[in-house]
Amino acid sequence: MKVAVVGATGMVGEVMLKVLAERNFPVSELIPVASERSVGKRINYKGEDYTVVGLETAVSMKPDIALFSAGGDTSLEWAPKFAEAGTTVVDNSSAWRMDPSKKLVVPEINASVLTKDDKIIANPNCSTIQLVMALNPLHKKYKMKRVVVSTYQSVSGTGVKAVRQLENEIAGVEGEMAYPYPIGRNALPHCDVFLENGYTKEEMKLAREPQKIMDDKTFSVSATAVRIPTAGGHSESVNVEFENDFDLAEVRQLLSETPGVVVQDDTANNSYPMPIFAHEKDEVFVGRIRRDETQPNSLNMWIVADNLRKGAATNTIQIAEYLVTNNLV
Ligand code: A2P
Ligand code: 11C
Repeated sequence: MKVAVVGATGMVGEVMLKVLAERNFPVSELIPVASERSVGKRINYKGEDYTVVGLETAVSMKPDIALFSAGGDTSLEWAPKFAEAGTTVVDNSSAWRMDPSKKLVVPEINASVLTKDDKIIANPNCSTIQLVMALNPLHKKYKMKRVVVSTYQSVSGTGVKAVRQLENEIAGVEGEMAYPYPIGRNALPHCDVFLENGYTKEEMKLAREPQKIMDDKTFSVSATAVRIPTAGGHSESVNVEFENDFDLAEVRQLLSETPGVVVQDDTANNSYPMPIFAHEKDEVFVGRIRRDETQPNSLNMWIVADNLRKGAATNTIQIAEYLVTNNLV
């Protein structure tokens, strides 16, 4: 496969290159793509150097697959141009996710919706992916009515500027601010922009994307998204109300049998998911699984994943792998 990575010099792009190499994705030719600022730079992939090209050049090279992570505006403008040239785009931005004509895919859940005709495929938001990975098996068994989620999101989700802000604050040096406030020693109830309904865009992604991925509007999700001074790894406190009652041992069993999910729930030994354990892993970790004693058929749990891997690069590449394996590209 001729594979273009659009945003190859960015945080997610770099992880995409790493994951492509690790998983031995069948790359016959790699095309690293970035902004005009980076054209001509060299990028190393599997021991070989590749030259960064601009978008126009990349389209003309007609890659089989283009993995996009260069922001929503770049995706809106350029994904259709790649698609017209016959390239299948897997897009990690929020640009196409809720477009009814585009599929929104977490391979473990709904890869089967993909066909040869899908030329722009959307990768969900990082905090959505880890949430639905744990909810999907439970929904199938007990039928969810309502989910309340509060997130604790790392600065790497905002991008390199935010990572630098945290590093500068820790080092005690002045620098550019990615957030309106200090992030060290702080928690900002503010991920992405505020919308007219009082929620942030990140919170509305958490509310809407799960229904589309799970193809079910019978449940609802209410979210509060918070930025915390963690370098990498998003955490989520999740309360779920089901129609049917459950057995806690069975919940643990179901989750531990779910591909891509790891149950880490041994409180007697202080074992629970944390960003430092999830770092550079592809799995979604679930723990603190317990009954909500305040209302019937309700569960509390804690979900952690590496937002740059399963939340972004790994999920995108898993979609690409599915396309290749099933001759859809
Ligand atoms: P560049 O490094 O040349 O700016 P991050 O999310 O870490 O900020 O990275 C964003 C990625 O998207 C980078 O690779 C960046 O390239 C790329 N990018 C940003 N804007 C554009 C654009 N207008 N056209 C192509 N690539 C872009
Ligand atoms: C964050 N979830 O942590 C975001 C990052 O819609 O793809 C990814 C934003 C997106 O702030």
